[in-house]
This record gives sequence, structure tokens and C-alpha cells, in this order.
Amino acid sequence: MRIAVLGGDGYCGWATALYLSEKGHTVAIADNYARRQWDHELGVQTLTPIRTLAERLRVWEDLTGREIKLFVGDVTDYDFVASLIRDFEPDAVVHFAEQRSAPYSMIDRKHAVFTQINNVEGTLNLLFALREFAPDCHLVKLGTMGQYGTPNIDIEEGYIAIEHNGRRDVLPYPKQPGSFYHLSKVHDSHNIMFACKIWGLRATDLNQGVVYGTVTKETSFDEALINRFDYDEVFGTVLNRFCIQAAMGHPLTVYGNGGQTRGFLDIRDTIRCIEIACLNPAARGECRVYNQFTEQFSVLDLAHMVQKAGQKLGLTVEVEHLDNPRVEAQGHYYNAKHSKLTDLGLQPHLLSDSLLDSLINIAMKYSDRADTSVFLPQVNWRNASNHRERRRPTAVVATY
Ligand code: NAD
Ligand code: USQ
Repeated sequence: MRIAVLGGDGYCGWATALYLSEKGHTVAIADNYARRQWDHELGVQTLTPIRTLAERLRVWEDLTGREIKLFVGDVTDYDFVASLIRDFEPDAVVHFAEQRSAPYSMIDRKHAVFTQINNVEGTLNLLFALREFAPDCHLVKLGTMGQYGTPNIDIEEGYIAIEHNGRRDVLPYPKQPGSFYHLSKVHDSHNIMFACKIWGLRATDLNQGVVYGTVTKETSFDEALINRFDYDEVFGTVLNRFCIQAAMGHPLTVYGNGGQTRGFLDIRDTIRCIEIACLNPAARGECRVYNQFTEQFSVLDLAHMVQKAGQKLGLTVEVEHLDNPRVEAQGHYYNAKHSKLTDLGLQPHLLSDSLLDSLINIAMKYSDRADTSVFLPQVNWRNASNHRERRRPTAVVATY
């Protein structure tokens, strides 16, 4: 297949582009390097020493003989998106190219507005370009489990059958997102569903859980292909953060009581899910929604698992409860369905003790690059404007 990976310089996109290329697909990456720019803005960097995209692609081609085409540009620029679709003529477009940090979107008005414009406008441009130049192309769009929030009923995969006043219908599942970022994904989902309905486009909206891990088979072919490992308070996701905190002897930063439960998946399952979605396209006019995660854990479960794995490696790992900087339920019902991708052949990599050992080992390997001043949260959901300064911790509630 000809597959365009938008956001292919990022964490999920880079691993996906290499995996699809290795599988023999003709792959193109589009990216505007915004993610690298946001690192500069925040004064942070990935734990792993990633190379420039041009170098990564050169090394990949030298090693495998497979070319990945590069389109450098911004998906909020319609001419760029249109020329990408016209020139590359993809069978599938995998759209990762968004601002994906909830804390970034909650810094202040400017960051909230930027996030929603970047994400919603980029997706709208893509929908219009597909309509105009490739109406048969399959859009595989990365959404997020956080769109649903934490309702007190089971979470279905995108749609729910409802009986109301004696009548029945199948309707989009209600959305209760927890940040301006997560809201941008809800807006995208509505726009995609509408475009499928009116123009007969085909789309798969993948509501992905929190991704962990950094190594995939292809990125380990050479050190120059190494993927990102974000651990700062804005872009670092919780398990990656706990692993480097454990490696550095820093208490694990559990927000609140840690009862927040989320769906999680290994990055190796992210790339396989994308492949499954591409190989099994939605029908014309269909907007499918799959919940893309493999296991659910509470934040405190994860902290205890990391603590145990760290102790096995001879590390002293404390768990610290911080005042929760986010506004979110901290003890709630959570049962989200996620069988559609396994029905199509996904065989999950589950979070085991040995996997945790290896995640912490990777964190230890690059720990000389770690900046411990970015461990503590500074972006607070309750503030309209957050001034981020280094080494300004929120209150520690308990340590053990
Ligand atoms: P990332 O920030 O590492 O990568 C996103 C890439 O998109 C970056 O390389 C960035 O430069 C590019 N990009 C952003 N805006 C762009 C624009 N306007 N034009 C062109 N390129 C642009 O993020 P990630 O972790 O790889 O996440 C990828 C996607 O998956 C996002 O849409 C995110 O919402 C979704 N997702 C991620 C996770 C996770 O845990 N990482 C979980 C669920 C969903
Ligand atoms: N958390 C802690 N301590 C930390 C960091 C986070 O307790 O040091 C908690 C948060 O309060 C939250 C949970 O861990 O309850 C998850 O936070 P996170 O930062 O790992 O993930 P989140 O903000 O939800 O965002 C990430 C990705 C985003 C993606 C989302 C999937 O950055 O792109 O959409 O995971 S989901 O959560 O399913 O919506």
C-alpha cells in the first residue's frame, strides 16, 4: 500500500513509518518539526538522543534499501496538504500530526487556542484534500480514549445503543473530555464523522490510550533510529515518567490519590494497530471507531509496579502523592471495551515485570541526559495562565 504518515517525526509516527516501510509498504512522512520546536519553547528534550529527521531517513535507507519520502510542511496549510495528497496518491493516510499534550493545552489561553486551531484545522484540511483529490483513500486518524472521560457506565467503541422514551437508536458515545487538547480530538471526531456522511469518505478513528515504551524492532536496527522518550511534565506520559524517575532515585510523582484509571498500550501495539487498520479499510461513507489500548491500570497500580520492578534492579523507589494539578476524577468506575482490534488480529504485548525491567533499564542507560527539574508538575488546570518556572514544586501530600 501507499501510506502517508502525517506527524512521522514524532513518537508514534516515527515507529509507525519504519514498521510500515519494513513491511514493504511505500511510505511517506509529512511533518513540520513543530514537536522539536515545542521542546525548545519548554526548555526540555527527549531522554533519548534523537537525530534530525533527514539523518534518520538517510540511515534507514542505507540500512534497508527502502526509501521513505519526506514532505516538510504544516497540515494547517491547505496547499501543503493538497499537494501531498495529489503528489503521493496514498491508499491510506495515518494522521498523527497534532499537538498532543493535555498540559500544553492547559498552560494558558494562547496554548489552548493554538492546540485547537492546529489540530482541528489540520484535520479539516485533510478531509477537504481527501474529498478533492483522493476520495477513496482511507483516513486512519489518531483520537484518544480521553475523549470519553470517565462515565459511570461501560465505555463502548465509539457508538452506544440507546433507548429513550420507547425509541431506540445507535448514537455517538457521549464525550466528556478532560482538557482543551482532549476536546480538540472530540471536535476532530465530529468533523470526520460528518465528512464521511456527506462526502462518502472512509475513516477509522482510533481512540488510543496512553502509550509507553520506546523500543521497536525497527528503531533498534541502529542507534541513529532511536525514538523519542519524553519524560517532562508537559509531554512525558505517566509510565515513561515513572521509569526515569525510578532510574534517577526520584520519588514517583503520583497526582492525587492515583485512583485515575486509564487504558494503556505498548508502542509495539500502536504500530500493529495502525497496520491492522490500514489493511482492513473502512467502507466508503463509514466512520469506524476502535478503542486502541490493551490493558487498564490506575496510576497508583503503575507506581507500585514500577516500585517493585525498580527494587528488583537494586533501586530505591519511593512513591509520592502530589496535589493533583489536573481536574479529573481520582476514584471512578472504568470499563472500556477494546475488542475490535483484537478481533482483527492484534496480539497484545502486556505490561509484565520483565517489560518494566527493560523500560527502566532503557531509562537508566540514558539517565545522564535526564533533567530532574522537569519531573514536578507546574501546569495547573485551575489556573487561566500558568507561568512555568524551573524547580517550583506543587505540595507533596505524602511519601512512602
Ligand atoms: P508527538 O508530538 O511525538 O508527534 C506528533 C508529530 O506531529 C510531531 O512530529 C509534530 O512535529 C507533528 N505535527 C504537529 N502539528 C503539526 C502540523 N500542524 N503540521 C505538521 N506536523 C505537525 O506525538 P505522539 O505521541 O507521536 O502522538 C501522535 C498522535 O497520537 C497524536 O495525535 C496524539 O494525540 C495521539 N495519541 C498519542 C498518545 C501517546 O501516549 N503518545 C496516546 C493517544 C493518542
Ligand atoms: N499522572 C500522574 N503523574 C504524572 C503524570 C501523569 O499521576 O507524573 C496521571 C495524570 O493525572 C492522568 C494520568 O496519569 O490521570 C495520565 O496522564 P498522562 O500525562 O500520562 O496522559 P494524558 O494526559 O492522558 O495524555 C496522554 C498523551 C495524549 C493521549 C492520552 C491518551 O499525551 O496524547 O491522548 O495520553 S488518554 O489518556 O487515553 O486520553
